Amino acid sequence: ATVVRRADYTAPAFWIDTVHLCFDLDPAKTRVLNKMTLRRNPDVPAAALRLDGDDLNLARVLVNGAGTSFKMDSGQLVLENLPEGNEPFALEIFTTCAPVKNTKLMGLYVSNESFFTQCEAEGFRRITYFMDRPDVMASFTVTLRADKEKYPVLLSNGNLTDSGDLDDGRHFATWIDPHKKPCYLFALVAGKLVCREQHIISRSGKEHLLQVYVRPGDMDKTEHAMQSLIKSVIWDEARFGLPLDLERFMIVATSDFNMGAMENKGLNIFNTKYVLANQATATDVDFANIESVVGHEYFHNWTGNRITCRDWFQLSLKEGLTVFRDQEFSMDLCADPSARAVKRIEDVRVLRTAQFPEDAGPMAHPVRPDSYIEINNFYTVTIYEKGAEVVRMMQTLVGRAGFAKGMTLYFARHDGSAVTCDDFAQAVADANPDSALAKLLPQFKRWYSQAGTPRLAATATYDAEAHTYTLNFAQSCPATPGQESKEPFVIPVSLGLIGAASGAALPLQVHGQSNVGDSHLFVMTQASESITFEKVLEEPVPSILRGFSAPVVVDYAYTDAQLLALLANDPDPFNRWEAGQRLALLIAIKYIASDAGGSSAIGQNDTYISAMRAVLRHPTLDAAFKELVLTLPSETYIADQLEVIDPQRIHAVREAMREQLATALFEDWQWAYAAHSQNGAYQPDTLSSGRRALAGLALNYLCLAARSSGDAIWPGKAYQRFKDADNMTDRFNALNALVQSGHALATPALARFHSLFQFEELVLDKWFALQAGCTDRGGQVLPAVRQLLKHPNFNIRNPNRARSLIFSYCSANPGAFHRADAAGYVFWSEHVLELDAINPQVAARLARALDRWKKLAEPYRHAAQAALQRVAAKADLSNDVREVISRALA
Ligand code: B3K
Ligand code: ZN
Repeated sequence: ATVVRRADYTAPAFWIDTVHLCFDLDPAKTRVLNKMTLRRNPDVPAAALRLDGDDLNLARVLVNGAGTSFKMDSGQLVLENLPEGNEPFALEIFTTCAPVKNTKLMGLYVSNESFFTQCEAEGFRRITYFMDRPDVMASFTVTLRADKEKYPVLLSNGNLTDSGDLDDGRHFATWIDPHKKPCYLFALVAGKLVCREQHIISRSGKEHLLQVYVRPGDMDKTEHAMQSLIKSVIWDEARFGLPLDLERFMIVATSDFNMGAMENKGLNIFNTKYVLANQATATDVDFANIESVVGHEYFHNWTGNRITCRDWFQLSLKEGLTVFRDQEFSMDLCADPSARAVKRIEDVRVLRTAQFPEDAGPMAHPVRPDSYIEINNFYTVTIYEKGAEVVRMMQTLVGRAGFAKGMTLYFARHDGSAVTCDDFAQAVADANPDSALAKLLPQFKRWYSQAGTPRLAATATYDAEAHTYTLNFAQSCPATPGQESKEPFVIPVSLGLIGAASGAALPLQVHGQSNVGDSHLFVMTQASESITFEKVLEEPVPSILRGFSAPVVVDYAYTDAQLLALLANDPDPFNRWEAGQRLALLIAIKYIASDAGGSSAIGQNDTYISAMRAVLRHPTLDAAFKELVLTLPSETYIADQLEVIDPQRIHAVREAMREQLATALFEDWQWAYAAHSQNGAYQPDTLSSGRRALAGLALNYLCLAARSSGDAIWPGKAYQRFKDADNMTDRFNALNALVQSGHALATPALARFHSLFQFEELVLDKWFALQAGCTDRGGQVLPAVRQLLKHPNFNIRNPNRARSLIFSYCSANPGAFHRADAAGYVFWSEHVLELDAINPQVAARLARALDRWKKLAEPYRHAAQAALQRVAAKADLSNDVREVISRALA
């Protein structure tokens, strides 16, 4: 395996101007004729033409119509005797490949008897020999030929320019993409599909055809995706002035897909999970995810496709920016500020439970990495979610209007080209020359180059006589692989002060500044710095990092009383929620540390309980927000706060806290369930979703409380709800309450759920995931998972199904996975190896379940190490898994 380094980038020796691909589609042997026109890049020294290829059978190479000499060098086709001079020349390459054998799902593959492609990052080389790099942009013409009966629908990028019948029951279609593109955005689809379509007129008066293609039988689940697409088109035009630049925009769903979706120009290919939804089969969360993924892929049309990445180290240029855009899209669709805050909290929760641990582990890498072995391993929460936070900080520093100006300048400068993260940051800064971003740009860009999560330590002093309040901040960032010491970051810290006694939001008067508000943006640039507020008439509680204004950890020694004041009064909903999480964390950490001989008994925690009651019963807070506050920090997030992780101890303490919340608030939960469980006709809007989420949480706690009291009423009610619900959210929440509380009714409910939905793949995924993610009580989960591997509906080759069973157990159920007898790790190593032989990308994701093994307490640590070593000992591991495992063991 070779290491690819960002510093080694060189411009391509040739440009490919046009490509005409002609496919004779056949599952066992597809023939691909690739006719290109190329020319030398006059700006770089002459060199041989090197074309990437992988798993192809090469039949013929012609230059300007004549045979030519070539050689093969580490998979590449190398042509040395090409015409001299800068004139364009024709290159024709004929290859075949075997889509039906393609279990990696990269390149051209077959799923449910249809053909699909996935090319990003380096899958196009599995279709034909090409310069498979994003800075080579060509005009594509594609002709598809296939059996008409088996493959009535033939799609590729751009516009359909010709189609018709051929001999032998075959037919053809020709597509021309009017936009130049890198080959990773190429796509084709062929199969028996049906589509929902809609014509829209965009602002400029242009007409566009929108289509959502699915398998026959799934048409009744396409309405929401279509609506989401229409909303996306409208939003990008309104917020950033970016119109749809295509006559035709297609979305196609497939059930075999390595990730969520792919933004191929004009022909997005989606995992069915992010397209198909109706109220009977999809939950509120599914509906929301579909909206944001449809938005995300659509927004890539400008941020990714019109302007693409120069090289894969710049991946966050398109991914961080596009995640930021889809987050803003979802927030802008919210009816009220409270729903916006809920979305922000959910996004931050993902960042902190997934990205912070990544930043602290063996796979830590900067938002713009310096090297990789397998690029597919770098489609990470750091590139995506931390990348989005970096873009968000830019917006914070230049303001919302300033950021829109920055986007406009970015497109004015770079439309149609392949650029770098530097180009983006420069455009935003240049569009806002007087902003803090422009003044601090080189330092700000450390967010792109330095890995690790910065810590912001804060202390405060209040001078009651002078009425001044000083906050002192010190920033630091832990070492990460290859980066021992870090330079200070630019950290925008949004601040407020709450009167400790009055609970009032205090006016903020900063020395020498005239404007007084109740929120202040403090832009920290030094290793340590302080800020003093004047005319502070009462002792305040600091509200630090409002709205999570930077991706950092705030260390401030809050007392319980201070946190209670913030939880009750902070006008910033994010910090209000955060105060509740901190209160819970303080309790969890206290009991985890005071291991009373392994007992999970915990104390009374009366203040915490009454604070939670006050939130639950609060007259004006909305249900979605309450649900977030009343949900304890996850085991993963708790683990991330600790030096040494004892997963069983964390699990036991968190479960004890859950039981305490369940029993101590029993009457409140009854009230909450009654008050939120009737919601009228189903609509997946934020308001009623929030009510269903809170009712679901209430039912969960009520069944948990019933478990300790032996009461049968609530499990009975949950079972009834499970049977009667008219939507998947309520039905699944009821099933979940029975399964997680380990009640006997869980067994018949699971059986009934299976028989009701045995023909609904996505619902079966939920059925597998629920059992694999179930609370472990005495080690029953692993044997159940092993049993489910033999279930007729299980199929390890389908990534969704593999994720629903294997990943739900290994990556999302720490209490069941980390077993003292090491059996969870044995299971993990078996399946990393089994999956690696089928689909290395999926295997490498699973491999990451043991990233943090060095922090584990014994006996887990040694057992995890042994499992990693067993995987490492396999001689023919993929680069994907090899890279993850070697970094973990390093
Ligand atoms: N750009 C794709 C991800 C491709 C992953 C390749 N391993 C989807 C997205 O981020 O929108
Ligand atoms: Zn993306």
